Amino acid sequence: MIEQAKALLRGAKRPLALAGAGLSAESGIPTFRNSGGLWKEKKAEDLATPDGFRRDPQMVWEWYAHRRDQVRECKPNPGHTALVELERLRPEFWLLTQNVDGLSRTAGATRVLELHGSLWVFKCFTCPYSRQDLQVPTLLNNQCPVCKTGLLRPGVVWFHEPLDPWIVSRSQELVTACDLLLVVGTSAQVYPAAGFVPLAMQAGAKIIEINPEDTPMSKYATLTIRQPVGKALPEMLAGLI
Ligand code: BJW
Ligand code: ZN
Repeated sequence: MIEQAKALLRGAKRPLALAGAGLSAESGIPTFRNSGGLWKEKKAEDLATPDGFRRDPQMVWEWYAHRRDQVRECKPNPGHTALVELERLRPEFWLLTQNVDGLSRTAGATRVLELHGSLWVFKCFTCPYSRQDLQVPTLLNNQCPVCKTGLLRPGVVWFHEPLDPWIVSRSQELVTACDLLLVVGTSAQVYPAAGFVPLAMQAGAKIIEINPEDTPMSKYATLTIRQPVGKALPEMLAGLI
């Protein structure tokens, strides 16, 4: 499998990766839908929707403060580093990540689009104010410095919220132009990201899925590698020039 994946990667001029929580799992960050995953213990409707924030902004704010604390304890893993190496080797490579932890950037990725925002951004719930800051305030008594009425909230994309339209349209361009899509550590259940897999397939790209588990998108894969990404990706890249 790895040898076949290597051959596909060697022949690809415009590889693209779509990543999910499994990419950061080996750094110690919990996924959402595996056993022990965040949505197994907590309700997404309470913590990751605008209605949940309206009902109990303090609880949501505290949960995200906890998530940031968790990420501060973690380092990028060999999966993140391999994708940075691929960026170095292939000038047209881009990473589309659903992860909000910023670990790909910490690892050195620059051609990366964060589809679901970032834990290290906070923005106003009411007006367009948004700010990137590693020292995100941890108390909810922070009101928006611009409109003075809105509450600050994490700069992530919750369910029922649109993704940044520029990021979506740039991603769609990259997906339809790529010749190889690596689908890495995502359960491929959340849209619009999951829809990028059939879109790439229809546009003629080969697809390699790297995930120990089957997903609804496995059926589109040219090759499935049922291994952890931190093992499979570095092996695929070994000797690639
Ligand atoms: C490993 C591994 C290892 C483990 N190596 N692998 C079309 C159809 C149906 C529904 C919809 C649709 N279009 C929109 C929807 C609704 C909804 C949606 O998709 N719902 C589905 C659940 C059905 N989508 C939305 O609401 C989106 N918004 C939208 O479409 O807006 C439209 C709109 C337009 C105009 C006005 C208003 C609205 C927004 C989605 C936002 C998702 N947000 C979250 C939270 C982010 C903040 C936070 O982190 O708290 O994003 S939810 C959560 O899921 C998070 C993730 O990025 C996302 C995806 O999860 P991911 O990354 O795949 O993680 P897991 O845990 O599911 O999977 C991990 C995988 O890794 C597993 O497969 C493991 O096996 C594997 N793994 N270890 C490799 N070592
Ligand atoms: Zn505001």
